[in-house]
Amino acid sequence: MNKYLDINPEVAQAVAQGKPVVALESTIISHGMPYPQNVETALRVEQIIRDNGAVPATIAILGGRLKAGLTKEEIEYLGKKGQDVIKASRRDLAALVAKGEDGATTVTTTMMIAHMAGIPIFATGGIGGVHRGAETTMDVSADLEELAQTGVTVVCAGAKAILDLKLTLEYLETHGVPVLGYQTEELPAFYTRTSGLQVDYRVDTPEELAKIMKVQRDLGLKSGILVTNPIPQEYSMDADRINAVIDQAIQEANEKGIHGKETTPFLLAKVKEITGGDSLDANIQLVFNNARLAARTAAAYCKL
Ligand code: PSU
Ligand code: MN
Repeated sequence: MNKYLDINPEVAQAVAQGKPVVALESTIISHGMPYPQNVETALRVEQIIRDNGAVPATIAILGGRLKAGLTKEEIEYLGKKGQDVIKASRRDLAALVAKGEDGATTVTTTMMIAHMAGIPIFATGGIGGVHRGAETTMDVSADLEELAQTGVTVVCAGAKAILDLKLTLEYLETHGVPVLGYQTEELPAFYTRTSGLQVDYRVDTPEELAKIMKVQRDLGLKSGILVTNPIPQEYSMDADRINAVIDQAIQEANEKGIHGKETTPFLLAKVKEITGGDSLDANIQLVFNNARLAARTAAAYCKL
């Protein structure tokens, strides 16, 4: 085992016994939602995973230790610190560990630490991708690169239209990452169930997903799998409304010269601010939905 990694005893036992475990990220707690909804959501997500037959492992970096599985107190600590915690991507890992600092893990670093801990599946809200205007800014999320090289299945609700979804799919295709639609042929766009773009394959049951994960591993393919699970109909937002909000948020980011790792948190916060909290409710519900699917898939995977 990696000497910088601490696996929580319950998680370690489940992994050793071949029982289902689902990893969860912590940037969604620190940077993705305000306190106290972030902590309430994180704890509720863990409970949903348990209710669906798996052990939750929320991932973060605390005092320079890579943590797979957090206590309630640790989740509360990260949630309260919010944006003061460093948003940790692949390039941050060595420095944060060496300095003994805290870091909230993005999709990228959650995949890395889940993989080190032997956890094959991870549930989140949305992934990073190719930003609009990337042809001049070169802003492509490290999440896509990680999906290309780390064999963890990521269950998400697609990606927000703060990104160029078409280019994001092109990138994933180039890097050999399968994009699966859960009970849909269309790529969901986080707040909405549709985007006008096609996924690679439609999958209708957790068992089918688990089988693809197994064959991917058996074939020795090193890349991850992206499962896109549309937001439940009753919580989905009006596409025209949310897209107008996103356009406004992007315009503000450009005017303020926001760039680098600040871009995504800035856009997420702006969207929340402009919609007056409606988007936060949608965000919370889609994370619950993804946690359910990931737990059921993890359970089916363990039976194969
Ligand atoms: N998209 C969301 N919510 C989030 C994130 C993205 O809808 O919370 C977070 C995730 O942690 C993701 C990260 O891995 O932002 C991507 O950041 P960037 O675009 O800087 O790579
Ligand atoms: Mn970026």
